[in-house]
Amino acid sequence: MATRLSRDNLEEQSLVQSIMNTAKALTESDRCSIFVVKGDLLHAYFEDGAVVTMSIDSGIAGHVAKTGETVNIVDAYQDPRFNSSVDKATGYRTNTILCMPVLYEGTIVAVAQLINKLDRVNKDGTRIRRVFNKRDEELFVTFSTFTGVSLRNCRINVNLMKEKKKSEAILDVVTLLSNTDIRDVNKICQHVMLGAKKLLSADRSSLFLVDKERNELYSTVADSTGGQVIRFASGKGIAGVVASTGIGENIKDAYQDERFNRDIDKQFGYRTQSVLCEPIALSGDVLAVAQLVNKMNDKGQVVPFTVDDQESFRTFALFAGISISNSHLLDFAIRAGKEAMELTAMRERGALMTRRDSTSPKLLAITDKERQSIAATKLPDNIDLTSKEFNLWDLREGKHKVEVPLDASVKAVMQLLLGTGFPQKFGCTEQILLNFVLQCRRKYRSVPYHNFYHVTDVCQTLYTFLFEGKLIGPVLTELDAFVLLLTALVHDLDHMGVNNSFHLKTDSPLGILSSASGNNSVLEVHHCNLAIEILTDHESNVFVGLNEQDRTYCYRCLIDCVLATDMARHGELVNNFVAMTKEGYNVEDEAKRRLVMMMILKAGDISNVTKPFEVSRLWAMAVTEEFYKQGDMEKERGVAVLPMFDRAANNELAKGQIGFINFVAGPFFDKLCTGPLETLKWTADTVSSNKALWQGLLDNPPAPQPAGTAVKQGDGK
Ligand code: LLI
Ligand code: ZN
Repeated sequence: MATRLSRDNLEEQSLVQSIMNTAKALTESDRCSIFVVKGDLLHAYFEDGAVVTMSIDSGIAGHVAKTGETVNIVDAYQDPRFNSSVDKATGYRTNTILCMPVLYEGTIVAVAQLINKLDRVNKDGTRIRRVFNKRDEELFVTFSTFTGVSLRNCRINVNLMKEKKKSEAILDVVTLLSNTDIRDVNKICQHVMLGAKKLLSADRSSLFLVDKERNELYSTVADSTGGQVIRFASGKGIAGVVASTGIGENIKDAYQDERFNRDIDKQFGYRTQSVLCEPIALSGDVLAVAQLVNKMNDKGQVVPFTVDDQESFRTFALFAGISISNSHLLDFAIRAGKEAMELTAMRERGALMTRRDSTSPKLLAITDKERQSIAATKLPDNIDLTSKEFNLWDLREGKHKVEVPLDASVKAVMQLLLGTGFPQKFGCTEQILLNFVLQCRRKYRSVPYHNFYHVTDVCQTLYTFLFEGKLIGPVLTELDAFVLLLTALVHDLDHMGVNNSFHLKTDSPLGILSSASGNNSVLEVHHCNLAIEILTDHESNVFVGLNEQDRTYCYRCLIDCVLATDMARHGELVNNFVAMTKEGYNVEDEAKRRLVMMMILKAGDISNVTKPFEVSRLWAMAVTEEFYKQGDMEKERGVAVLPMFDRAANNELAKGQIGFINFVAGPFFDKLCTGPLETLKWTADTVSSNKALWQGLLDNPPAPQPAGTAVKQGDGK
């Protein structure tokens, strides 16, 4: 099973990749896989980046991991230990295999499997097949001493390599390396370069690191520079060229080469002649350039470097590469750690804005004065907020001598909600509840219908549905009921008195946003956004007292329900509800409860026709006025006006309401009062009795009323 890389083993992955590349180059093989030993398991790393976990009891790698033996196979298909299934799956042909353990302090930390020794290609293009030989094995042992250390250090993020390591390496450098702190890149490079210098009898050696940011090369371990740091532009001089091309150079006489930079010779009073220069790269990225200068023969003469020298030098370059890439990874990890700590420190000091900040800059806090005004408001005592006969217009029209109807409306909402006991139960203080209601009220406009009274009405209506309908328990939970009552208050936030169609056809900013974002519920999305804004301020977050899971549940309910009030989705939702009742209701089923909640909010939203006729008639007048105002604006803007919105069409209110009942409200309430919501039967009954009353008015028009007695139309606030 291939696993995705976690951040933790990223370092190891990268190291393993460089080990694979090095091992392949050293032994001239076509492929390499590394199996890192983790207890009874092997984590197999392949060149394509795949990581596979397997048992230590399987395959040649497992055998090597357990025994520590080197396995050198000349013909894989002749060896019983070889498993050809991978070849079969990939279409690759395995011939030769060299499988060797990677040791650290005597324990096997990994297994390297090298596949297919590359053919030797002669000058004339002919190929000679080769098998892995003793030299490959020795080379690998040398290399693996270093690899084992790297892997070990990488895995446990170790501080210091303390123990002296004896290596029967052919390259005495390795002994030095294994005693060196893996993080001391300078030391390692120094050892590597010194070893190379000695082995190839060069006079001088230098290592240039690539400074990517400044596009320069610089040397810290060049000998004979007296510790002085040399810096020059990438692309300049032989090392600079090698850094930019990534291709090594073997130059017999530097002064015959126009790329050679004589300035450094001048600076140090030296005469460069033969130069061997190799890039140190990690996955194509040149990290550094290693350079040997002036190969000396026994007689102290400068001679050119040979092709064999170049080959050996490449090995050294690879060692240096691993150590540099290691140190880069370490730097990266250290920097990332530092940054994370700084960020935490800043947060603690409060220098950064966090979600937990006490005040949201978006909302103006509700003042004591506003709260006191509500506290000072007294509702008339002959009204019953909990009754389905309650008439909000009584409060609005000052029939009961209410001084500030909008304050009375807030007071009514507060009394209703506190009367349920839900705020107390769900950790919402009276102050937070009041802040919430007042924040909502601030966001309603003074339009004829979709104002704060409408949502107060929906809230009060839902209360009667929930309690008269005895829905809490058998149909909905207390939390559902609490959310519904609060959702009623936000469901039309910032309604501008015009419908979605108006926004879309007039290209209002909200309309454009909706079209661009692909949700045509223009207003409903806007209402949700504003609701979230109110709830984001913890002074008005009625859900603060809930645990995270319940809070998320409430947000989801609220948003689903508000979005469900778009009448464009009416048919869809009613159909879903009907289908659900046929299937059978289950209060434990969250999806079913949600559908019921959406239907209940929708019912509240079109509940005007379920009210005592006189109340119903007042809402109908208000909605008519709002529709007409929209029609006026549509005419002004030269967009289409539907007859229902056209003041000049002389629509009769009775006809409008009968039409609305026949086509929308009647069928809706009939279907609503089925299944789990049978207890809401009175709503459907009142709708049909109201329809009959409207029909009666059509059949026997009353005598015209004397002027001045007509009921004023709602003016919002
Ligand atoms: C009423 C009414 O009477 C609202 C509004 C909405 C219901 C819910 C926003 C959300 C549409 C209007 C319903 C287009 C679909 C079919 C027609 C209609 C008859 C309409 C209360 C509404 C609310 O009477 C109390 C709503 N209608 N719709 O999307 N009319 C219109 C009149 C003007 N006069 O009697
Ligand atoms: Zn509404």
